[in-house]
Amino acid sequence: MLNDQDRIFTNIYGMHDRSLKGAMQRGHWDGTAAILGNGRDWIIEQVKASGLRGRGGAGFPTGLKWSFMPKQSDGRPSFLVINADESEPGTCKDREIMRHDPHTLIEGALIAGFAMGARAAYIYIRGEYVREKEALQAAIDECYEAGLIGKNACRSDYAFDVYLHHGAGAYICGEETALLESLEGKKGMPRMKPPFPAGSGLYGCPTTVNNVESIAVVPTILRRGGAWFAGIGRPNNTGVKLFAMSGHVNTPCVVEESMSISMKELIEKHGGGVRGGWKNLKAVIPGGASCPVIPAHMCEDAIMDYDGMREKQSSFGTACLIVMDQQTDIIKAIARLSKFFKHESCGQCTPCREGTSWMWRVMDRLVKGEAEVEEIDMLFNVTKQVEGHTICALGDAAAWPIQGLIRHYREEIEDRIKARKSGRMGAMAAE
Ligand code: L3W
Ligand code: SF4
Repeated sequence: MLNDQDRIFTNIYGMHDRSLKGAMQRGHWDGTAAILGNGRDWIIEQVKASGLRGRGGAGFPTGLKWSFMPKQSDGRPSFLVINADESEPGTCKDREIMRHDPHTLIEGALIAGFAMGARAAYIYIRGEYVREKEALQAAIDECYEAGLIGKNACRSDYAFDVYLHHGAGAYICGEETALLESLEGKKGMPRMKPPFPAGSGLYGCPTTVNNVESIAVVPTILRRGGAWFAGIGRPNNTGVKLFAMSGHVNTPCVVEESMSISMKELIEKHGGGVRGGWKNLKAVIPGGASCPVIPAHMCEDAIMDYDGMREKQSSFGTACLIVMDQQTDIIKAIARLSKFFKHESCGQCTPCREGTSWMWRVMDRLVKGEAEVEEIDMLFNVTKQVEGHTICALGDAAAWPIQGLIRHYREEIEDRIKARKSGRMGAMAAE
């Protein structure tokens, strides 16, 4: 369990003053000018040494990403873009940072922006986050007034602006290049990569896109040193992390913990346990809707980090768990996700546009048992045709949960089809 002195988000439950005064009392904005004074290279080296990996779902090493930004300007300005479009089903960790600890994000934006030579940061916040937008804007205004950002940020001779952009509620705008399109005032449709944003991003300028949590942890890493962060968790999976738990736990929550905590400890200590006890657990989706489901027997020894989730044929994603008990209709739950991805597909590439619709229609029939057993393999094959054949990761995200369902719950799907055929389902529904 994480020691209290290792916590970064000391106001995650909103128990204290979130204003600049309160944030400073809790140690934020302490020695920021001195951190900038250490120079760009030092900051990037410390972030690399910390082992910090992107907290938005992909886990790309943060320091490495920053080092892709040009050292010398070729006349184009550089930008930092913060992805606050938190729209992944079951994911609500960045929301708590913006609501209750907004200064961690703004201080992080200044330091990260400085390290990559950025002229400004754009924070793209999801449309539904209205209160969070207000809290963040109030904090930005306080920082301008106190001279912490703006023309001579922290009296460092460095000019750095922070702009808040409110999205309009499209999931796809959380994909980094769709987000950039949307920021530019266009329809949120993902771009082909490469070029990656570091080469050509916002308005064709060098840009780094980072998740809220990735940026908000940076000031504390630099105050305490990369080695401190790297000493928490395990190699390749370091640091502190915000985890969220929803679904069939007794106390749904967001909690800061050390990386590599066991799934069981997380659920039992912070989620108040599974409804009806651990034995009543059916499955867990570990990090957002795109992560394949992990059945209960594989949850027993599961380690909550990038490597631990890969060992379970899933992924760490956003580390926001959806817990499902034995009473859950798992086929219906995954079908609901299929419907979500079908709805959110931007439609520009055929495997995703057609595939997500097709997969959802088959899933809908599987829920009712109205399919042939052979269609299970056919559905699996279609997910393989979609996976890796699309412009952005939404196609993969739609395919993976279905693959997980078929891998672990084929028998349940077959039983439903057989029950339907033998007329048992109608009788079950009537009971
Ligand atoms: C320069 C290279 N940059 C990679 C950069 C790239 C991006 C980052 C990761 O998807 C996942 C997705 C969701 N030169 C580079 C390079 N980069 N190679 O590194 O890139 P990538 O393509 O691995 O991932 P992605 O497209 O960012 C994100 C999954 O996360 N997810 C959901 C997330 C939801 C939220 C939310 O609601 N907050 O984030 C959950 O699992 O499915 O697989 O910056 O440019 N050679
Ligand atoms: Fe759009 Fe889907 Fe293609 Fe992504 S994979 S670009 S969401 S159609």
